Amino acid sequence: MIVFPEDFGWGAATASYQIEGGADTRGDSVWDAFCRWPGKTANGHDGSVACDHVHRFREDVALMKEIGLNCYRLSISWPRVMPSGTGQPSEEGLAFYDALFDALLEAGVTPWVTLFHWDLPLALHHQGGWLNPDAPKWFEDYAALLSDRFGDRVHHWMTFNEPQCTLGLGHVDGIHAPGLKLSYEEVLTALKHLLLAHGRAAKVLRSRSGQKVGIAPVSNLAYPATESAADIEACRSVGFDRGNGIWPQCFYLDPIVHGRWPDEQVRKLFPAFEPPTAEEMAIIHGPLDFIGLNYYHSQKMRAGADGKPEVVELPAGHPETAMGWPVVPEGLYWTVRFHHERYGLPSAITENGMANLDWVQSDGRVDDPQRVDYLRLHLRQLGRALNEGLPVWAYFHWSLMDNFEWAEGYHKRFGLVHVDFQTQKRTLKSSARAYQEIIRQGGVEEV
Ligand code: GCO
Repeated sequence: MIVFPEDFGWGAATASYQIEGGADTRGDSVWDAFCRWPGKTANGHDGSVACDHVHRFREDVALMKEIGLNCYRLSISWPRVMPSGTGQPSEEGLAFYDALFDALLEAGVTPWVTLFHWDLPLALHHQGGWLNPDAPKWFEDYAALLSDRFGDRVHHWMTFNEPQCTLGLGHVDGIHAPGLKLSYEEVLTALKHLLLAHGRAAKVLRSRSGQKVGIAPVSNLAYPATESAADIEACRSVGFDRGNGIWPQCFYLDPIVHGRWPDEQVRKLFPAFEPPTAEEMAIIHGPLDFIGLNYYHSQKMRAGADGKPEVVELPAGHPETAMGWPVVPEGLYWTVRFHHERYGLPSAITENGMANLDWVQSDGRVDDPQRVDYLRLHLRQLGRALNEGLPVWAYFHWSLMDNFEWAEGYHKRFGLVHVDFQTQKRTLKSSARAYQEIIRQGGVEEV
């Protein structure tokens, strides 16, 4: 048995637009507009009802308690608490989160809150969104509202979830909201504003005592094919300094944690781009308490003849999820380790999970043995990291329940809890039962 620390956070994660519904009681976000755009999401699915969590949150908190979670990662819908993104807050929206946080604390579940999980208020998009130089100020005001209202009950915050997706999928590829296809020059401007927004919000949140502030970027790296020194070394910079466009961490964690701007990469991407000034870097570069790692998969690599990383193809038929993502749990350990080596900060696994083809069987059960195995395999790798003394505070399975999977609509099910989107009936899957047992034991069996 791999025993986890006594105070380890056993959690699950969700995001506002993916579960809340209740679109009639908040402002529109870019995702509402994107879903109305014909052909952008599978079958035109949208998050207007989703899991109807705004009306059913008490039931959902009861499920968390039943599973035995002691923490829960959620995101706040900016247009629910500030319908136009700036100015007058919505008392109704704030009251929803008051009730949710109270219910969580009452159930012994610590909330970990993401400020931005992609649902930018549409009104702000119409003013240029992340391209507008006022965006950092908008975000700072939003953070101040949340800190004032909820800082007595919420002590763990993440400013951004996967900013790479907002920028890359949403502003370059056009396959996520807001559906733009911009040049790199424009996207780098949005990146700079987003980093400034992080810096300003982190400062506001940390000004209250006892707050832990992090950020949860995409953290798909590479893992070494063997544990030879050469293979490990070859993988070390993949996903940090090397990678696709604006996806590597050198655009996010390097400026934030080390105050370092990736000049060389930016010059290659767009030579005329104006880098942040020293004053701007002083805002971006600030204390961070932890790094949120969203781990789904990573690439197997080895040292090539010249020592440079070289992809090792997985054999035909290697296990994969319903998203077509390879199941490579080793990468979780290496992601934790490489991030710790580079940044020296504690981490939390803020997302990890898989889509599976689950349905309610004729006997009423939902058995998902693949997810049970996936969970165990990844927790063992996390256990290895913990045993080696790497500081990891918590594990949040993605997701608590089946939900709106962005451009894939409701076709992909990631939940520990099955949701019938017609009746809103929730059914605990066998993975939820397996997780319950792992949490009860405080660890996971070794093989
Ligand atoms: C993410 C997304 C989640 C997805 C999950 C599965 O942070 O990647 O935040 O919202 O639903 O990753 O694709």
